[in-house]
Amino acid sequence: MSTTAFVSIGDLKKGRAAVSQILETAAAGGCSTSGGEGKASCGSSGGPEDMPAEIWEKVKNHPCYSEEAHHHYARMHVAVAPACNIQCNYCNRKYDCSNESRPGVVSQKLTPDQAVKKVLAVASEIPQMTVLGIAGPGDALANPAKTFETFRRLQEEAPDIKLCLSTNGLQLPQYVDEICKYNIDHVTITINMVDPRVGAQIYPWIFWDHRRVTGLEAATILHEQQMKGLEMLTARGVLTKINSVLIPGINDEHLIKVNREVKKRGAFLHNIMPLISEAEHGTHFGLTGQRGPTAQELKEVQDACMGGANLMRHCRQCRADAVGLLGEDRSDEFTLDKIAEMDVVYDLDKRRAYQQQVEVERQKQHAAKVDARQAAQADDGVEADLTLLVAVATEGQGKVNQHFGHATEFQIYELGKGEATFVGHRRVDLYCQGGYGEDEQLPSIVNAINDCHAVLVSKIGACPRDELKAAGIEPVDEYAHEFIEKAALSWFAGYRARVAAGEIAHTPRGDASIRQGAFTGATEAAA
Ligand code: CLF
Ligand code: SF4
Repeated sequence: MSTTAFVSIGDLKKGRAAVSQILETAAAGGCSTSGGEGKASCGSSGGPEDMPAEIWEKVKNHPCYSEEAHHHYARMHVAVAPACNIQCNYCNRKYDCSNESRPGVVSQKLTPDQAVKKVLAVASEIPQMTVLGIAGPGDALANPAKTFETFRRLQEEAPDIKLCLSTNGLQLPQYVDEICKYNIDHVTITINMVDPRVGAQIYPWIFWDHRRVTGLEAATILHEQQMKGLEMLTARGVLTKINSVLIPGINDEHLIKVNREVKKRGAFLHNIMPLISEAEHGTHFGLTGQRGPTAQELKEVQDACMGGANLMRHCRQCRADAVGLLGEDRSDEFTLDKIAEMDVVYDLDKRRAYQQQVEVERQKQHAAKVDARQAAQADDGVEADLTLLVAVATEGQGKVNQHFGHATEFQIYELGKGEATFVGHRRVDLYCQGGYGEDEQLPSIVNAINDCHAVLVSKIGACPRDELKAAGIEPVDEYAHEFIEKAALSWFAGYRARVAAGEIAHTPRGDASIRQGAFTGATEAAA
């Protein structure tokens, strides 16, 4: 075994000793500029104290690279890259790229000129939009002219916006110079395997050197290009995030090895996402019945990777034309027709002033988190390693500030003694439909958070309250508008006190399902 403590999912299930061994090893590591040798807290969930100042500058307001930032800052994508140079078995070209976006809705494809106009329009309307990404709907680097023309112009016309690029990596080595030339500080590479035999089950073909290459040869070329591209970016100081699609039975345990290999090559973050696979998407996996993982399967693989490359767990598998906070989609407000009628004023000073206010809010959330963690350290007579999950309804600012009936997703936090850690989200159908509760939705909502002991909301009606209780999930509305970590740890302290007093027995919950399919803009319906 290597000096870095990696364990299989089986080992992880055997007991907590292995987990603490991993954490001890990770904590001893120290944080490098690449993030590759970081502390367990470095990266997605890290703060300024966990990383060098120049890295913090790059991640502090990037909603994907910082979990904390994603409560406050928004990103947008422009769909200027329609073509692709490989075939993934989870992708149907009629739909958006599965690397960075959910299948199901065709994007409005843009020219670089239209894309720049859209970015300036969004920047003037949403001042907390800090990142522009090109993530398809094909592959950004299979469309280099449009991709780099868009970045070139934005670097000049919107200098405060961070530039972000997502690719399958096949053409990455040849474009590293250009990536650096336009100050593209964040690059995502989708790496689903580091063994071409696994790759051959995911990629039927690639287009390489003017011909279509298939099978093991295709997977070998793709793997070599991905590793080379990652190493080159690390050497040039570009922050890299690795996206991996978890495909049960094909690369689930293998992703632990992927995590180790990308860490070795300096990846800053590793984002393990569930396969989205439905027959109606017309993908090879959808048509052959390949299923996606359950919530527990996804978490087990992510947990087994702890101690390796830092994990991102707040990915929303966005569309290639997404606009807004992660988990919300405001792209409908910025169609080409609507932009043409807008009075676009890109005011850098105004944006900076607004972002300073956002930063004050974010620091308040950070301080509340630190205080709540310290307050929850005292010995309360309950086993120190009692952990559980809670679901939280939030519409941003890091607060419990959403009505149960208005939630289109719940954020999932793992609570342990003195720790409240974001571990994922669950998409749900909207319960409240135009002023009345849609009781048919309740079973699917319960199913989505079935592994949680409680759900924290700003408000909840009598009917869903009773149904949740019947399913063993405690509805909690006492902490409305408080910061999430503080609210969750306060509730958890009460839960532990009830366990200590013998009022309740702590019992583990079951599994939950990850909902498939595209976001349908239901937030507007809730407003
Ligand atoms: Fe877009 Fe990707 Fe940049 Fe983020 S998304 S190009 S790194 S700005 Fe973020 Fe969306 Fe997940 Fe991507 S939540 S799919 S990880
Ligand atoms: Fe589809 Fe993206 Fe794979 Fe290309 S890289 S086949 S667009 S998922």
